[in-house]
Amino acid sequence: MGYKVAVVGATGLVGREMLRVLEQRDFPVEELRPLASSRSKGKKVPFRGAMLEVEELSEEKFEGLDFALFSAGASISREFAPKAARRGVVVIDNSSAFRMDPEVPLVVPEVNPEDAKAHKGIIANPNCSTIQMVVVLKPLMDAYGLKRVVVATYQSVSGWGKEAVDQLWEELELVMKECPRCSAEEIKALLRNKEGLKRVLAHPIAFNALPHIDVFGDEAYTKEEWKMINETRKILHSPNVKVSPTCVRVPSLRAHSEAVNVELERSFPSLDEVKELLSKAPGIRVLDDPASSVYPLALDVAGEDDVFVGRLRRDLSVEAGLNMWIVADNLRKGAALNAVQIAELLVG
Ligand code: L14
Repeated sequence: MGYKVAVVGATGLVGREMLRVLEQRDFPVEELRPLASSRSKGKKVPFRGAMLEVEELSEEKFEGLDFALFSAGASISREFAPKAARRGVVVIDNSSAFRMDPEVPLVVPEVNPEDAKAHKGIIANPNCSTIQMVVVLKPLMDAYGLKRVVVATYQSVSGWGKEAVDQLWEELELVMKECPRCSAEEIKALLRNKEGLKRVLAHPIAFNALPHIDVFGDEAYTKEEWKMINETRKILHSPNVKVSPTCVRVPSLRAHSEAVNVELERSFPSLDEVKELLSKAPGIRVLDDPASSVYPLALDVAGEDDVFVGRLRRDLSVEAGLNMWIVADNLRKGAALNAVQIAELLVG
């Protein structure tokens, strides 16, 4: 016996990772139903040694299911999540559609697991950059109080999806083919002027860093930056905590990195105490040995489940401040793993 589970957006990067996480964690799945748009009809996705045929998403496909994990974009969620919920399915939604809805819990299991219980059919999975940050902020907040967070993200192309990963590869291949070991100016000319080069991000991403994730919104902040402000407050139940983000896309494939500066209410006695506190907190691994060049790196954290933190040091410019470097796999803890962990809260 087990649960009947749909994955909506099963052919996407996050959808495929959801299947992998369900399998790896031995989630009690009795039946798995991969759903996607008509474009993916007939495709197959691997689950527990079998290849499952992807079915076209429609309202009727939710009949008789227990869980539906959505990762097919906000408009699909807006249309189908309420319909699934009305049929008694518990929806765990990875899109931004319902995250700030006061009726919808926004859950990171290490931080606010109790919120999940109050759901009315839909639970939202937070934004990837927010998840990895709040996992670390929570124990700091509980111990020392939280005043203000200043964060700059270094986000991988996989956060956008397959096409952005393809864009990075195509740009790198083009450079290697037509202009290997070129100067920055020559690469600029090549990547800016080449016709037929597919581009889903606003600019070339190879050899670059783009301060632009999601679309621009109020006050000249991007929506990704607004998500970090609003979702952090909601998850931590701290409507007054100040969050000042800058979100940047970098040419890493997988795992987001973040430079995080925290101003606390009360000072911490020593860095050792902070390291001890974070090492004991759920879902966190401290990796911090600067003398040996040891700190978390996107390349190493890709494929891992934990949130990694290093470069811990006092902010010498304020009374009670801490600087750190936080890295997590955006497709796992930032998306698929967190979603499955939410489901585990409800079956446990
Ligand atoms: O979950 O990296 O709101 O482009 C939307 C876009 C997360 C990341 C979300 C990206 C995101 C993202």
